[in-house]
Amino acid sequence: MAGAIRLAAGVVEGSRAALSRAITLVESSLPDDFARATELFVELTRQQARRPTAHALRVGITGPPGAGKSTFIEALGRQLLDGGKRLAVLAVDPSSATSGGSILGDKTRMHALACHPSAFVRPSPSSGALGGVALRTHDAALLCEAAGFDHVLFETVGVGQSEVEVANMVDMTVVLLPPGSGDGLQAIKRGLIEHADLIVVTKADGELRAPAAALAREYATAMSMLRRRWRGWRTPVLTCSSHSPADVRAVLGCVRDFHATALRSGRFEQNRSEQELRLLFSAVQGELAFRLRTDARINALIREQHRRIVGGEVAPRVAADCLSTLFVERMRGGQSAQ
Ligand SMILES: Nc1nc2c(ncn2[C@@H]2O[C@H](COP(=O)(O)OP(=O)(O)OP(=O)(O)O)[C@@H](O)[C@H]2O)c(=O)[nH]1
Ligand SMILES: [Mg+2]
Repeated sequence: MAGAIRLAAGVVEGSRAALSRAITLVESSLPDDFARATELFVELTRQQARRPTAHALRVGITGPPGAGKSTFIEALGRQLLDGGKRLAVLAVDPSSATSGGSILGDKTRMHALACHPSAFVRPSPSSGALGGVALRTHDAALLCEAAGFDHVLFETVGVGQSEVEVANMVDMTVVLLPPGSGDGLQAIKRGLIEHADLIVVTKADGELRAPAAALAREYATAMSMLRRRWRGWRTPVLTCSSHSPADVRAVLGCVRDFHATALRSGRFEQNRSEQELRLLFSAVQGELAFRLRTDARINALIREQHRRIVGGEVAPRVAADCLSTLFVERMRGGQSAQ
């Protein structure tokens, strides 16, 4: 527990080394670390009660591989930092099946941010944590907030389901799409933009300026036919060259506009509350499943039922029902005993 107290204090004081260690802890798949991460959050909540921290704006930046996400985050990040903001950038790889190799390349790409005293860049996500990607990403965002960062950006490679996962973890989803890939409105087919609060067609400079503008028009038309994300917000479509400060400023303006609109309408709070409920359910499921797998007594019960199934004494569904009923009854018993 002493370790948790020190680590929590380091995070709240804004120590990057402590923040890094804390994120490593919540990303770890070792059972001991899982327990230590839980202790850390108990302690963090206690310390924050004395020094409350404001919520950061969490923005998911997603898009196909090579869309220009890291370059854009670097440009946007620099403007946020120039405006006196404190920024954390976290890479998320929801589909742990993908290599994450491209994200590792960002260490060099986000160099200017990584060196800035008001920025924190965490380029390589780990996979396979016990609580699942949603929990560990949420934990990482909470840690960044506790460390005083007011903007948390998540870079995620858009490969199918990942957008949905990311949209479930952030306040705003920005989808970046590159021009000139020759696949036109592919992103619609792949469901990439259903969760977009803002669409940005990237690399709108040089030879790609005209194709980017054409693609943005196509998306704007398509979006006008899609159902609104929520009343009061129609997903805008912008073009942007990350090399043009004016373009990046326009995107930042749109992000601010979204934030203000979401706060004003109550959508912001509602979205977070829904996310936290989903998170709670999935975290409890994950933890119960883990305990079922690792508890010796429960394992013995499961093996006993397994023997009965193999021996033809009982059908699997009947054994499962019997075990589940037993667990629930024990839980209730434990409750009344307290
Ligand atoms: N011309 C031009 N090139 C850009 C722009 N933004 C990014 N690029 C180039 O596009 C390539 C991919 O950029 P990244 O920022 O690494 O893209 P990414 O989406 O982070 O890529 P992954 O993380 O690998 O999925 C690089 O060669 C960049 O230099 C831009 O605004 N204009
Ligand atoms: Mg990248």
